[in-house]
Amino acid sequence: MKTRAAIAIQAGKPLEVTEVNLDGPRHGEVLVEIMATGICHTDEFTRSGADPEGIFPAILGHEGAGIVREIGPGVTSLKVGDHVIPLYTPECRECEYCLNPKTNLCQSVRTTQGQGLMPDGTSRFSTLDGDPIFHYMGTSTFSNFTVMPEIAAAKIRKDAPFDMVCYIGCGVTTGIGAVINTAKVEIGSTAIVFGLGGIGLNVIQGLRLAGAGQIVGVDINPSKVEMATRFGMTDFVNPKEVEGDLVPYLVNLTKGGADYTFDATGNTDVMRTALESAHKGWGESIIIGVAAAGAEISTRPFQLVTGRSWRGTAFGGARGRTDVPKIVDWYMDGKIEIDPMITHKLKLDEINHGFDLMHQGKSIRAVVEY
Ligand code: NAD
Ligand code: AHE
Ligand code: ZN
Repeated sequence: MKTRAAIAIQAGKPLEVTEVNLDGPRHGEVLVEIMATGICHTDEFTRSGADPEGIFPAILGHEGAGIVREIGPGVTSLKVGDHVIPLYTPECRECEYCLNPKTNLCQSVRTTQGQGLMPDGTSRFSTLDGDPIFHYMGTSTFSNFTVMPEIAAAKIRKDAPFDMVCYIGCGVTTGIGAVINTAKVEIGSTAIVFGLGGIGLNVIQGLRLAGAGQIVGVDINPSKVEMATRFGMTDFVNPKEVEGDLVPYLVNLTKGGADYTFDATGNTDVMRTALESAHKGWGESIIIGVAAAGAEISTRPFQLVTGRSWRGTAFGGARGRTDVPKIVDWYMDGKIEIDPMITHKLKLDEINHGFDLMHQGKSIRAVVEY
């Protein structure tokens, strides 16, 4: 079939919206009509050329929601008409990783996914001239129709609005999951969240759900304060307005350091500040942000010797097929909020504007509706 998609032709260039060929689903795969997709900073990270795994031409996008339109041979858990959220972290429920309760990082298709291919080592996308186009994160939601492995689609309830729950495909789950699944924050904890964008705001929302006491937000863009306060931030710090070193300032504000700190910026200097502003003896710092190729983190080992720990999280530690439908229920039952964070709605032709809004710090989530 033919479908419209936004193609990342080359690193650093705007996406090109055009028609592409899409082959039907093969064994264990499903064809999904994407109804809506968010634009996450990780899409920008790859588009910009900062992603060591980035390959071009590719169809980016990993925060979508849609409807199964065709199933390939051997598919048993999904049927035509099911509503789904694509999963860049699939859940096969069989691999060594899925069988280990300590991780959500299903590895059953990770190698081919990182190569921009379906599990059989080929791509379903090609140009109208027949040249292959790579998949991205196994999801490629910047295409109106896309193919993914059955294990990479979470079935969700049919009354959930696509233009909101698409955000559960990455930002919501990553932020709330980092608090609940990874850090396992206790009631009354103190926390600092660095970066109040699409992920950081969901960390704040997760902290409120978990019953954290003090929730400090740190961002260089003060326009994020209103939204962060609405989601539970109790104190705001703009590093540009702090005289001297930020670490002692934050340690003082949290009366000795925070029980939990979260990096949602992808900046390795910020990651160090986050680690060092965690409490001596027990503070945990969770890295969510994705850093550019070649970037490395550093700190004095003494920071760890004296009881702080550094951890990371992907997709909020969530097992997608199991956890995503539950998070959709939380949204539908009013336990979590999404609507105010969807600040812009765009058509596919306007997708590059969505990236501009992100760069300008004007959007939390821009959502493309097909
Ligand atoms: P975003 O652009 O919406 O938000 C980033 C925020 O960080 C902005 O508000 C910006 O002003 C702020 N910021 C930038 N530099 C800062 C600094 N030096 N100090 C304080 N604040 C600063 O991006 P997003 O969609 O929220 O993504 C955030 C990060 O999380 C990205 O690196 C993204 O790739 C990563 N991410 C990781 C996962 C995962 O599973 N680990 C999932 C999704 C996104
Ligand atoms: N390709 C990058 C790493 C990118 C990365 O860490 N991605 C996160 C999800 S970000 C979603 O917005 C992730 O799930 N990581 C685990 C994994 O297996 O990719 C690089 O540095 O090579
Ligand atoms: Zn993302």
